[in-house]
Amino acid sequence: MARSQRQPTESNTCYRDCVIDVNPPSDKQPDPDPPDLGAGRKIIHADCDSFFASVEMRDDPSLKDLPVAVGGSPDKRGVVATCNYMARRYGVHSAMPMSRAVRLCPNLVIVRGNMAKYKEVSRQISEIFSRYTDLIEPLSLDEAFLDVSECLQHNGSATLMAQAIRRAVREELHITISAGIAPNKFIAKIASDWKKPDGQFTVTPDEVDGFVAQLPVEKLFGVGSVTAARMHKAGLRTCTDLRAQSLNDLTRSYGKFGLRLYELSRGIDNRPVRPHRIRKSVSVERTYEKDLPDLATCIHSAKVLFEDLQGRIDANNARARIDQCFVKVRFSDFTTTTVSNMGNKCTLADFEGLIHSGWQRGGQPVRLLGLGVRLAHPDAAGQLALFTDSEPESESESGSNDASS
Ligand code: TTP
Ligand code: MG
Ligand code: MG
Repeated sequence: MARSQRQPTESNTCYRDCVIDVNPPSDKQPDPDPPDLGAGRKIIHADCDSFFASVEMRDDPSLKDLPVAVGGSPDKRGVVATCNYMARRYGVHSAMPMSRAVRLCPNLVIVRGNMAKYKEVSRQISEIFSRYTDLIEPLSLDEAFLDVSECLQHNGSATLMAQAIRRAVREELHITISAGIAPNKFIAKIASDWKKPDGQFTVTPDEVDGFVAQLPVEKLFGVGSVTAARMHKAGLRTCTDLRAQSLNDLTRSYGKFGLRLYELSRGIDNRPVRPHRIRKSVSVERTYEKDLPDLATCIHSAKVLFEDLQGRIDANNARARIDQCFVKVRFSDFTTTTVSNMGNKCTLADFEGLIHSGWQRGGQPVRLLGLGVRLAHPDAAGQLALFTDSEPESESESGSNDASS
């Protein structure tokens, strides 16, 4: 079948606005002072299968038996946000240029994506989670940690709760979600990947030691390709290899991260499930295929971004908290400037004024424009009712579309 380019259903949404932070800060940094959470916790990590693509397949049954990718156009430097499992068999994967995906899989059906719809499904999934616990830490639109240690349903069995959650998602929302069940976040997250798609895997406290021993080092939070390559060079390939290193050795080689490696390689992860994070800003940005040549074009282009930003502000229910607007301008030589303005109105005219000031700082063609608002901390008026004992983690949303039109 011929490849087809489906039309976007959400106007003005640049494709890479769909790219979301799948590794938020909470997973990158150890807690400064983690409480002693003991070994008796029951954590579920749930993550939808090929999320954006599954939603599109659900809504258009003609896609069911076809390789599908959600993302930008191959001829406009678009990239793959995700693809279904059939497309993965051709080697297509997230973040790959769409042009390459199409070369690998000539029958690929490309769907542009609809962020508003994914957010709504995400909200529905959260509602299902909330039938079991309030201790839910969303990591991205399609995944979350749930602390079900105190839940009494299913005789307290986290494995059965995960099964019930997955059944509810399948029956009510018509997409599939996989789950990992373990005594901590680190292992639950790895376990949710173990039986994907549409599967679940439990690591009991007794099994933690054996499960972690065989894990390759790159499975550990914080071990990216550079650190992994360094470890491989030093002959460290699995957690068993890491365990043979003393804490001193590890801190000498990896600094503060050494302690984390020491613990993770033994299956120790005391990070609590943090239910509420406070968003500090909402923004959209766009890198243009061709640089915007002058100030007038920048001002003109701001209109589309402005409308997109309004949608995001509403989606995050953030209008009442706006206290600053800002503009980011990246010039053709990659120098970048940000200009901001206090005030809670943030009209198009405000942004145009900021673009004017920002543009004058460089006076050259512009490759990227971003518009955003900074948000005040929710005040004592009750918006913080859910927020209890820990410091809020900041979260900002920045949609970028570096590679697309
Ligand atoms: P993931 O959960 O990482 O991936 P997935 O749900 O598509 O597939 P899997 O079955 O392996 O979990 O990401 C969730 C969504 O986030 C994904 O559907 C699209 C979006 N996303 C991007 O836009 N860009 C990216 O680079 C990645 C990894 C995801
Ligand atoms: Mg997923
Ligand atoms: Mg995910």
